[in-house]
Amino acid sequence: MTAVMERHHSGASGGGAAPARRDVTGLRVVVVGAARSGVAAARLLAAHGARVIVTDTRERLEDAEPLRALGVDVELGPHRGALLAGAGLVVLSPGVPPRQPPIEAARAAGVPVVGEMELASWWLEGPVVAVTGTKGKSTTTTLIGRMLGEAGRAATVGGNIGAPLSGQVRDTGPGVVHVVEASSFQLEAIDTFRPAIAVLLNLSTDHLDRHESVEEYAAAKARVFENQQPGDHAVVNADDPRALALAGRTAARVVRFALEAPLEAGVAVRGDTVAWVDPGGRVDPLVPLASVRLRGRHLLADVLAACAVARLLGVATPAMVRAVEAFTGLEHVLEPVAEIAGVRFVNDSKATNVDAARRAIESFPPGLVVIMGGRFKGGDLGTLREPLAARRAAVVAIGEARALFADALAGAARVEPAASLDEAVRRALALASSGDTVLLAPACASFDMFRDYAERGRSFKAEVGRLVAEVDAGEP
Ligand code: UMA
Repeated sequence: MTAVMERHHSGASGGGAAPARRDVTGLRVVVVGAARSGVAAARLLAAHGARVIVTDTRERLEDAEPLRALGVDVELGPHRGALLAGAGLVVLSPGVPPRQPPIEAARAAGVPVVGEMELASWWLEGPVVAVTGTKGKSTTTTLIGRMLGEAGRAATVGGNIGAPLSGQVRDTGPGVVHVVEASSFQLEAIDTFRPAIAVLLNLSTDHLDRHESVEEYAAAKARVFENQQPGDHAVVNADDPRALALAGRTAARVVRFALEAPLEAGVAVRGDTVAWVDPGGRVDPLVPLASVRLRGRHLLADVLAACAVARLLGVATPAMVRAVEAFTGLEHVLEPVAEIAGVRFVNDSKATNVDAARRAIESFPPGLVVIMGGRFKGGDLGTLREPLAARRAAVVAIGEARALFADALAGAARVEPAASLDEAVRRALALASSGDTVLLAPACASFDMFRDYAERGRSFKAEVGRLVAEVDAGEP
């Protein structure tokens, strides 16, 4: 961080010494990528007096004029190594691969290169709760935010969930809790980012289209613990050996949660209640299981994690219960869509990797048609065979990975290809009987057919909606 001056110490981001605020006044900062994160970072930097240049490989940018009005220069087209190497600081958007030649040129020239989440953290005054893991981040992040809201606590909720942390700096204050969903892309570009509470939900194979190996992906996730100090906390899923092993790297106090593993202390289910168990064995009931409206063991595990965080933040149990009771889940996460002729349609478009799809499948009884496929990101499709066979499931395969699914699942499930998601929805209904469920759980990224998982989920719901209308109109 040679080029960036440390000015003074801010309020706590946890126990112990707080991170230094940075002085970027007059500093020439190049922001790479100009979508949500890049634009928010450019605005934040401009507000702190930096001389900002945004570079984006796109040819056209709708946000260019508002940025220019703030004094931000915008350069479109290929990133220029000379531009980045001549900067005092380079800030990367999460979606920008960090090992491309112009960025390497900046590093070689000694220019600090950090991610947008790291940048934003320089100005946060309240404690940071960072939620990471392969799956369940958005559910857990949202639920923690709701619990804080129910308790009347000042909090922001953002990060990978869709609202860049840079946009939340204006709401900071010593008592404001910043709940941040942190992706591996964001974590691999941190420097001093230090959560007072770091949550690691689970770890399965994902993003091998960007990370070179599972080890590299896990190492990026583990960076959430890197700057923690003994006064901080790490909330870790004791049912996931890989997550637990990574938590060995934190200097913080580890708080475990588990649905399966026996726990001497931490958050677990005791009787019919999610409970906090003291190291001395005292059991403190938090949230009755009957209050949980989410389907699936994996989402219940997310509730446990949220309860652990809320408890560490001093949220009273009635506020936790109210938040859990009111939470019916996120869009695109096991989201009930409609029922047609006794067949339920469920949208789990956020199941973008193999493990998440397996968990989704395991959330349903026999009688299942699963729509899968898209752009494969790695992972073992063989792990889907047993849960599919046990549910006498059929699969409708879409996208680039269609043939891959047909090969990997042959003999375990009937697999039919479909040329589009719309066609897959109709084929799935034809394969289903009354009482069955049609589940969109792709196990893949969406980028071969859609802008993102959200567009894929909306497209699924739209086609189901058209089918409902046809049935209502008496069409076949
Ligand atoms: N670009 C370049 N150069 C490159 C690559 C991209 O200039 O080499 C430009 C593109 O032209 C585009 C911009 O960079 O204009 C895109 O940047 P981005 O992909 O970082 O998009 P944002 O809108 O800023 O969204 C990012 C996160 N995107 C990714 O991690 C890919 C969003 O997570 C996040 O919600 C948002 O910041 C706010 O924090 C999305 C995601 O898919 C939901 N995340 C992955 C996941 O959840 O699996 C990690």
